[in-house]
Amino acid sequence: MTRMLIIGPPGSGKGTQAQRISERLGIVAISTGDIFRANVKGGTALGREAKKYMDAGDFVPDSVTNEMVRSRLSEDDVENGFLLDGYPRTTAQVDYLDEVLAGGEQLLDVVLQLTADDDELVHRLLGRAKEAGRSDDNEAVIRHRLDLYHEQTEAVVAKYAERGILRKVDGHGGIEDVTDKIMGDIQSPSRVSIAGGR
Ligand code: B4P
Repeated sequence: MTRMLIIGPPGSGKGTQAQRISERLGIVAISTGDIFRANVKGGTALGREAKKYMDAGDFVPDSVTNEMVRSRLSEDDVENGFLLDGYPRTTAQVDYLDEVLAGGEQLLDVVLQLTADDDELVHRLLGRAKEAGRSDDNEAVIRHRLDLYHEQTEAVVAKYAERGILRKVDGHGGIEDVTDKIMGDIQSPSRVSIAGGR
């Protein structure tokens, strides 16, 4: 059983690695970005609300995002563990997630931070823009998303570092290499002893 988060700036490989790691660990990956995009595609009220913020590279308001995550974490498939991708992104979301998990008497085992420098991130996301055409992958919006990461999500990383459950992995290199680094890190004895000691 593993309950974990993956955090990193846009383009660091969060979504890419979340899929791979969750498959290897046999747990469900929950991406707030994917849930929003599915709602946008489906034309739901939530999707229409989220799209306004996503297209501008802003965070969708906590009033929308938090409730959506609470509901998703109440589904049966999280019983064997989960990997949250892209949530929490603000310290208010950390507090909310703490409450949700405490309600189910659960604790996070590990928080994985993927790092990469801003130029590499912009390069990757502009590459994705050409291939996938995501509406938030243009240079001005990408730079704004990066600024928000530095301004708001780095404080989230600091909170988990204080709790002693943060693992930092360099996201540079090939996708397979990064997966191997992550798996080596989260299965290392130091990680197990910290998770086991909580
Ligand atoms: P996300 O879907 O989380 O989008 P993202 O930050 O760009 O990350 P993503 O997972 O898609 O990309 P990845 O780094 O894997 O969020 C989108 C929007 O939703 C946000 O801007 C916000 O509006 C909203 N939102 C989501 N969660 C929210 C929350 N909690 N609160 C409020 N709002 C929220 O990959 C990027 C690219 O790099 C890919 O093309 C991939 O192929 C490539 N890549 C990955 N690894 C690579 C490697 N090792 N080498 C080369 N390329 C690589």
